[in-house]
Amino acid sequence: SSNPKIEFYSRFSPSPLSIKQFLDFGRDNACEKTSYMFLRKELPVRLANTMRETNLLPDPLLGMPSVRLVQKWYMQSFVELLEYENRKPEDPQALNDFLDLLIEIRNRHNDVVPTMAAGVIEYKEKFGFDPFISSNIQYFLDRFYTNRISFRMLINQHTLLVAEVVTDAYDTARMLCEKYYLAAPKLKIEEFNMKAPDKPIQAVYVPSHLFHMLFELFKNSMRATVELHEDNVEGLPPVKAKVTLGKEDLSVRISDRGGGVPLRKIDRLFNYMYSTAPTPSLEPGTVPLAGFGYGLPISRLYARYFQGDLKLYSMDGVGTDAVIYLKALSSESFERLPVFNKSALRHYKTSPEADDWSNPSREPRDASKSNYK
Ligand code: W6P
Repeated sequence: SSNPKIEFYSRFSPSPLSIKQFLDFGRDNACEKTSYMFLRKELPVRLANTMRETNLLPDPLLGMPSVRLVQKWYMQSFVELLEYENRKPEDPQALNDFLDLLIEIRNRHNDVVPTMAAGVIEYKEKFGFDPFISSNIQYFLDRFYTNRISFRMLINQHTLLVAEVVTDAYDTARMLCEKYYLAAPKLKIEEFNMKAPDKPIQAVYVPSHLFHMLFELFKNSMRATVELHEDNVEGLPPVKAKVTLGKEDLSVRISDRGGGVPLRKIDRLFNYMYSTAPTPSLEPGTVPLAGFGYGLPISRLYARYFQGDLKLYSMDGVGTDAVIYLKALSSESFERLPVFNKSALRHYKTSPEADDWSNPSREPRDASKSNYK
């Protein structure tokens, strides 16, 4: 490599992080400077190490257009990271730009695996299978992909892209839905970032929790949509997702046109006892997509666990909006934990209050009869 910077950075060994360091990494804003200082050195080090090794591949492989394309991505990302060598962590603009760059780099490298695979296929077609080359490639790709996993892990710890989790959860639910119903509604996703209108919405949050909640909501929306439009699965109304970031809340709304749920029945969807009741409509041998488990009540607990909430707004006959509310500021999303105290004790000792509102009646009151309590 003719680039002296690659030479320079490849002389450093990558710094391995413990899982604890990963968890602490970029978790709150107070640490963002530290993360920035670490990443602006560590990312070029990891890139340069792998770039030097790539150059040792057999020449015919290095000449493949696909391998050259991958090398070009690595070079561009490396050069762009170097722009931060001298930008002070006290400059909030630098921290912001750096985050944007990380997202750009992650996207640029999305297709590294299939592109490298295309190179290997091309090589095999041209030169046939050679055991020496094969073991060389095996050795290289194991190390190359391990480097890539680690590189993306570092970036991902820093930025969770909400819309990306939404599409992941949708895709997973869609596959299930297509398996059971041979059709699934499309997704229309929209974002509104009040804080930075042209930027994707990022969050400091547990990705698996967000995925779990979204997956549950998508399954419910898809089931309602497909079952309402069974006779016309070609024209299924799409499920819409809107991701918004305000000053206080980060909200995700999932909207379906699945016919809705009457208000009277909404609370049941979150009721553990109700959700486990045997359902007469459940035919033997059919596995429902959603709606017969603890999915919704537990999803709501995930939302509340970090001071958010999950709510359903339905219009009977039309459709349902489900909204996940998360705290926009990581400083406000601390754990919400059950505490055993007098107030908790009271919940077990007291029976539900007697109703102090009248009962409905269809007939006007018969004045000849007593209405004595
Ligand atoms: C429905 C019922 C439901 C529950 C949860 C989320 C969405 C939906 N749509 O019809």
